[in-house]
Amino acid sequence: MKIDIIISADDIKKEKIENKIVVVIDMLRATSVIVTAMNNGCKGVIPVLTVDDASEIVKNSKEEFMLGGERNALKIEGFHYSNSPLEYTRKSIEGKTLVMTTTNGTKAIKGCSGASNILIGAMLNAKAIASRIVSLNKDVVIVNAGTYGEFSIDDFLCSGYIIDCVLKLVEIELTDISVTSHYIYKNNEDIHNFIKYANHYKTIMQLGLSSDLEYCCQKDTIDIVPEYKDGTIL
Ligand code: 3SL
Ligand code: MG
Repeated sequence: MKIDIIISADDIKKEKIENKIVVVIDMLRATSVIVTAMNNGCKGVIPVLTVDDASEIVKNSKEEFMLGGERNALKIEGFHYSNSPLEYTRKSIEGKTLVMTTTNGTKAIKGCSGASNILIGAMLNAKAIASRIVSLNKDVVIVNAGTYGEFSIDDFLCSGYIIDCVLKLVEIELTDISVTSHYIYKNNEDIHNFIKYANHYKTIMQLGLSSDLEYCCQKDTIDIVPEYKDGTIL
């Protein structure tokens, strides 16, 4: 089994992910939202690329959907929820289907078609992701959503933590980029020390959302592994 990393949604190449296990990470904040919502009883998450796509789904269905996501890190007009994981409590999301559009996270998830499994990962469920990877026993590509097509420290550090969790369970082959992310994580196990340099961390901080940062940086508070299949995350 080998683990590789792709550094942004714009860098996904079909041949790199085909028939592999993919773990999509956008720890700030899209995949932290998805993991939280599903852990709080959300029926399923439908990731879409645009606000129009989200409106179309809602318009053409009798089912009641919740709309969530962001543009420029802020709530979208007419949507129920923003992209703050703290909004996705059991009271707000249990039994409901969430239609979600975000700048980088939902783009990364939708860009991974062709993979054998598309798992949704964050710091919050890293150990659970590692166990699932080991049980599937296939080559893995960790897809970092990144930020606007660029490398993002936060997702890279989260990849290093997931690799660390896998290495505690089995011996695996790592590509150079995977060795690097693991090395950086091992030298920054208190991830705030390094993640604070991420541009997106600073953006969220400036918006006064430091409680989101605290929440998303927690390790292993959730032990479920959402998976994207046939258009829905279950
Ligand atoms: O880009 C994304 O998908 C979002 O997670 C970014 S934000 O943290 O909500 O601004
Ligand atoms: Mg992000």
